[in-house]
Amino acid sequence: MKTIVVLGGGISGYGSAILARKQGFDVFLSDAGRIADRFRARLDEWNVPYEEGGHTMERILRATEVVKSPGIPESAAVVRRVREAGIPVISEMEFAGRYLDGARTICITGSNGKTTTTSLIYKIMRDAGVNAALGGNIGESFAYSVATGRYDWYVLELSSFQLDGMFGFRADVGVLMNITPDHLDRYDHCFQNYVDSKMRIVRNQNTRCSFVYSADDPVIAAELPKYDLRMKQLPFMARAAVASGAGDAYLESDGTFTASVDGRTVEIDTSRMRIKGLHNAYNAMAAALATLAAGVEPESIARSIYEFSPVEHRLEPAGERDGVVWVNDSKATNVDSVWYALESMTRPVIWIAGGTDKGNDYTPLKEFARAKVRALVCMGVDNRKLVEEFTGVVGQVVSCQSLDEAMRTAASLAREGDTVLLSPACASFDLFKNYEQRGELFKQWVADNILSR
Ligand code: UMA
Ligand code: ADP
Repeated sequence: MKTIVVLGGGISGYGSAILARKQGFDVFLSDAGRIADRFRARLDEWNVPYEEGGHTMERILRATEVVKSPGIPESAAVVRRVREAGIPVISEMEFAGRYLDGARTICITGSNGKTTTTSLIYKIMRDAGVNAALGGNIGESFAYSVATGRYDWYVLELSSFQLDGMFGFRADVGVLMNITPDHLDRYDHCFQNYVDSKMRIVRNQNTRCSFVYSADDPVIAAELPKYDLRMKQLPFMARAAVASGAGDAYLESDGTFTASVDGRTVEIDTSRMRIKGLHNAYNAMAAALATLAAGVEPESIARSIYEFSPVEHRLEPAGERDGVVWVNDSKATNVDSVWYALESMTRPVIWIAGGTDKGNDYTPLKEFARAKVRALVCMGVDNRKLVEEFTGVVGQVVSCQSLDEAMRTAASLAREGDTVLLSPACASFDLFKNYEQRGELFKQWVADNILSR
């Protein structure tokens, strides 16, 4: 009998292990740390044997196939030993993708905009009455829904880590938002390795599949000629027009866009959308193309796009008082996402940034910073780089070491008509547990100190 060993007992691992059990395999789950109570309860319920607090190699090396959680790097000793033994290592997506039983997939990847676009696509599908599930890099276990549910479509956000372990999997509708540097620590600090990972989204796509991608992204444009693309190509763009026979989406200078697939068309006035900025026009164009390709009615798509509100921590309005608007963009953990945040700002900005720098090059932000930012409030343990980079670029740079200090500083600097924007360009781990906690504390501070005054 085939033996499946699952490495990691988090969201990805518990679902994979339960699916393996459901499929009748011999299964073992191994976690180097502690498994959360809620996952342990599910594993017990399904009689899945597991260990925590370490990896017993002898047992792991008995695997026919290993399903690795995406957070475990290739450099981990356990992965190296498994590879040396010649045991195939796959991701949750590859494993669960084998048991779809006719269900189809819309898979969304890219460096930025994945969660927003995935959530919008999922909303469009559900609003249209499609029996769809959500999964992947969005905090839900795809494998667990395959094991326990019955769906016609899966809407899956895919990280590069998940794509890396995908070989036979095929996205019926693949969506590639953009490719800009991120996570390079996991790719030998080589951008091309990360690009190759993202391009795995087109793997195995055939003439019945669709590929939605940004035609404005120079990295994607340079990659496409390297691949033998047989699927329906559906580019979206705001700058360069690329004619595609099958369909495309194009943003006009007046802020409207038209998305068409095989003669079916959705027209959107982006000024009427609740999600703002050029990046959200891209996200909406991608979502319109993907759902047209999946067969949803154009009127229904338009209605859902207009109704869709920002996902938490992504340019999320946190309140307004005395003419000052507070915006939580805590999920902006890289330079490109902050570029789009600043691009979308229509009022003078008090910009709160900083945290754990990932080797950022801040040059692309300077033009917007010069034009729109009145003051930069640095919020981090070590602010030297930000202070050096933006002194002389923006009117004022203040260095703060805690959220409370940064918020008090921002409040004192803000004048009527300004926006206070938390858009850090950095990871949160110096002062916070994660970006969610940083965003929650930002909103809580605004509620307690500004809105309730
Ligand atoms: N572990 C080991 N051995 C090791 C290292 C870790 O056993 O050598 C164990 C840890 O003790 C822990 C488990 O592995 O219990 C965690 O695995 P994981 O880090 O893969 O986390 P999961 O909870 O399984 O969540 C993962 C994704 N996390 C990461 O990629 C870091 C989730 O994406 C995803 O939603 C989930 O699988 C379901 O597919 C989150 C994420 O942060 C949202 N993604 C990154 C991002 O968006 O930037 C890529
Ligand atoms: P991801 O899941 O890829 O991290 P999110 O939708 O969570 O993407 O957005 C992450 C950050 O990037 C947020 O700050 C958001 O405002 C910004 N963003 C959203 N869509 C795009 C896009 N298409 N291009 C660039 N930045 C974006």
